[in-house]
Amino acid sequence: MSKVIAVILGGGQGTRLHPLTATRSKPAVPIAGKYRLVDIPISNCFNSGIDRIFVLTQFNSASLNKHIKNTYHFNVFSNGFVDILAAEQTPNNTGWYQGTADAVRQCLHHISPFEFEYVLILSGDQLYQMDFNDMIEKHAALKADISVATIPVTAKDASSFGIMKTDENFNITSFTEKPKTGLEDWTSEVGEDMRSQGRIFQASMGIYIFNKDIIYDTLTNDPHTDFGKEIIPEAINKKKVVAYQYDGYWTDIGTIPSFFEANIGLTDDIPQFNLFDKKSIFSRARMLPPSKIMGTTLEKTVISDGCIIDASRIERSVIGIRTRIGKGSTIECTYIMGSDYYQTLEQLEEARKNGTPIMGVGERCFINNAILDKNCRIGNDVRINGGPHLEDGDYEKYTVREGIVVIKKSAVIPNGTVI
Ligand code: ADQ
Ligand code: ADP
Repeated sequence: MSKVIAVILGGGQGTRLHPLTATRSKPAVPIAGKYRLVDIPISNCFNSGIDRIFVLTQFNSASLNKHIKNTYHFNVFSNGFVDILAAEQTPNNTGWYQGTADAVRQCLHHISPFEFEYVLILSGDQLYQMDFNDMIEKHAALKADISVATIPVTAKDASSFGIMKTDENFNITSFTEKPKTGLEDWTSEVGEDMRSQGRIFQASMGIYIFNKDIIYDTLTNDPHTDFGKEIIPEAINKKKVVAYQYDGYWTDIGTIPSFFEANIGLTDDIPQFNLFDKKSIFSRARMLPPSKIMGTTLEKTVISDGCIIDASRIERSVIGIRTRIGKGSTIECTYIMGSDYYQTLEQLEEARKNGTPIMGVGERCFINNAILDKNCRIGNDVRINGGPHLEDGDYEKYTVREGIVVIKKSAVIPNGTVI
């Protein structure tokens, strides 16, 4: 794998994940109680033996820098690195990356000093566990210029993805980005198992391998800015572009509803994304104490380190690091990201005296269908009941998207509030 350099597309302006991306870049969004989004593709790389990784992001947030710096250490005998490349102003361009391909193009000068044969391009907002070795071996065996990882999807999902057709040698013969009409012309032959689920369209997973000369050639000669919309559809007529068929669990987590579902899905009996796999998901080692739980009924709940929980009941929820939940509270179908630090006993006493909410969830609360960003302070007797009865909206302290209430980072929700 010393032949491979990975480039993770860490995100544009992250509007689809707003307000979680209001103060941090998308790769730094906390997921599954103790990880960050960027840990998923980075872990897939490490587990595939790839340790030279660039993370491209639209803006450079302190939390992303800190997370990468504190998490990914390499010893002096290793050539490994995880480097963040944020959009930068130069005399030739004004700032933002104009799209996925433009982001890679603007970073080529950082990549070119390294020795490599292949560039592996990954999305930063997908949940999956994939060994890239197999894809790279097939790419080499087929003598491909470009490989695109594909997964079978249903007609309902097909309009959100790049859809392609291939010949019997896996060559991509046609490609359309997010087709809105004429879907019937784009079905593919798939196995019986996939057909029975209606997954008869081959979708691009947004995961690409380019040979070294091909990435330079393509991005310097083709001025277009997006892989799915322009670069891949045009390359199939000029280069050998092949499909790598994948059929494991893979899901996009770039929107609030898909991000919510992916987190809550971790509480299933056998989650599709397996945190308890022998291949680790890497993240920051924080040396937190074990969680302490007092008199709480827990049903299908994932609890991270360092929590102090007095709640009455928690069901189908993911509870992030250092979360405090007070007596008599009920949490259902909720992702609480947790806190960045503990309040001292003196601060807690002071808050109690003043009647101001402490970090975490207070006493006798009811919270359902919600995401609580980090460092929230939910007072006592607060009721947050998300669901389809709520209309989408953006308010000072929270946002509603498709019935999910997202409490903004560090929001203080006073005692007795009802949402
Ligand atoms: P989308 O996911 O819709 O489709 P896009 O929004 O461009 O494509 O994002 C791809 C990845 O690049 C995401 O991780 C995103 O955050 C990141 N990204 C977007 N703009 C960026 C920028 N300016 N700088 C840095 N990172 C950026 C793509 C393909 C489809 C394919 C789906 C699979 O175009 O063909 O089916 O991925 O999810
Ligand atoms: P994580 O465990 O999520 O990686 P850190 O422990 O690194 O988070 O803390 C995240 C943020 O919280 C940092 O910006 C840090 O400076 C801030 N922080 C830590 N302790 C305190 C504190 N006592 N008061 C205010 N902010 C704090």
